[in-house]
Amino acid sequence: MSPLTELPDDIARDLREFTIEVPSWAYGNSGTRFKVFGTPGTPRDPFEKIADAAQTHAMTGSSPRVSLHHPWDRVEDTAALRSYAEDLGVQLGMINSNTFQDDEYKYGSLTHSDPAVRRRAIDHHLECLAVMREAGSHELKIWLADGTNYAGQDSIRARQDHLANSLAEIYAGLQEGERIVLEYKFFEPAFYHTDVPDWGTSLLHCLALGEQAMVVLDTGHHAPGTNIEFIVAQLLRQGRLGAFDFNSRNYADDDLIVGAADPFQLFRILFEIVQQDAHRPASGVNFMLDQCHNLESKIQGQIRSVLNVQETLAKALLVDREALADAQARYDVLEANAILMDAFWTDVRPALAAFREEQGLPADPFGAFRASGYEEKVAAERVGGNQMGWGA
Ligand code: AOS
Ligand code: ZN
Ligand code: ZN
Repeated sequence: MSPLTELPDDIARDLREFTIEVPSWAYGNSGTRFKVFGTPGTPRDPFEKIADAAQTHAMTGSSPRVSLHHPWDRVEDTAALRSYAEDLGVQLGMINSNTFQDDEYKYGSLTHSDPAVRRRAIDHHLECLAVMREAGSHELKIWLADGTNYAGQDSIRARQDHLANSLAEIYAGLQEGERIVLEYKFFEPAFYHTDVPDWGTSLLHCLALGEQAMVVLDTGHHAPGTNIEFIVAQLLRQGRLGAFDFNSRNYADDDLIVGAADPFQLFRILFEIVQQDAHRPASGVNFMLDQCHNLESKIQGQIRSVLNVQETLAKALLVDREALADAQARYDVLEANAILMDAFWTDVRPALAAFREEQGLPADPFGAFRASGYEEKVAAERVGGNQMGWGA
């Protein structure tokens, strides 16, 4: 099949409107429990993280928001961080809460049996809402490390009740136009049970809370073999898919570059998205990355990720849906499958290069960034101080 050299107008319009939010923590050092490697030029404060994230947007034109983590990205003056970001052409995005690094949370946070610990965790989330407003954002993301390691360690049922009550208090702190998004994860750091292990649990809590609570789907948070695109279709059907944490994995929550391990899975997910028009900004789904770059250059890793999502979205939009509907109506299983595969195998890179040039962006954002000298420049400038990383 010959490569596509020009995007059809409707696809070009959709891609111009489509944005991907990048996580501040992707620009800091990260690693495994064995070792975190430092890289020259790694940001030493949230301002430098924003500057690096702005590079990703400058090259791709598609990643205009940066998710922040509280308290890792706490600064004295969030308004100053916000205007610094805006001067560089990006906005502050979702605020991510953190109840997984303090000793008090050893046995849980919003689910803890001790009301004093729950109070502390709820207050942290209310503080996050204040930071969110200062940042000019309207979304708070909750991912909980809560769970147990051994059967019998605590009451699963009581913890669900505590969770529901704690979430209700946080939800009551929302103003109009704001929302919380609740992320699920089936294991890690807890290994026997997790308090929000799956989309069903997240959805049940969101439904009980109200319309301003939505589910976050992190692509790395499922058991191997899970049909993630089914979950996407179901949550969209319920109007409750709030956000994605895109990444890819081979084994567990690997947080590798999205589309690296299984590009076809990303395509299948994005095809469910486009079938329900959820790629359009009006759908309110926040397409975020949640990744760590342990070995590779962080900014390059982020640029590659944004391009992977953009290219795969273009392929999903290329599916001949009329022909597909026709094949499905005739129960022609293999033709229906072939229609999807044709779009998946189409090389859209030349068309996307032309699309970028039309917008005054580099045809090859990855190559342009490598040639820009930015990494060498910051490596020379950012001397002294402590490099930021996962957890600080
Ligand atoms: C943890 O496994 C989750 O993926 C979180 O979404 C995320 O990595 C964390 O909230 C970053 O603070
Ligand atoms: Zn995540
Ligand atoms: Zn994760």
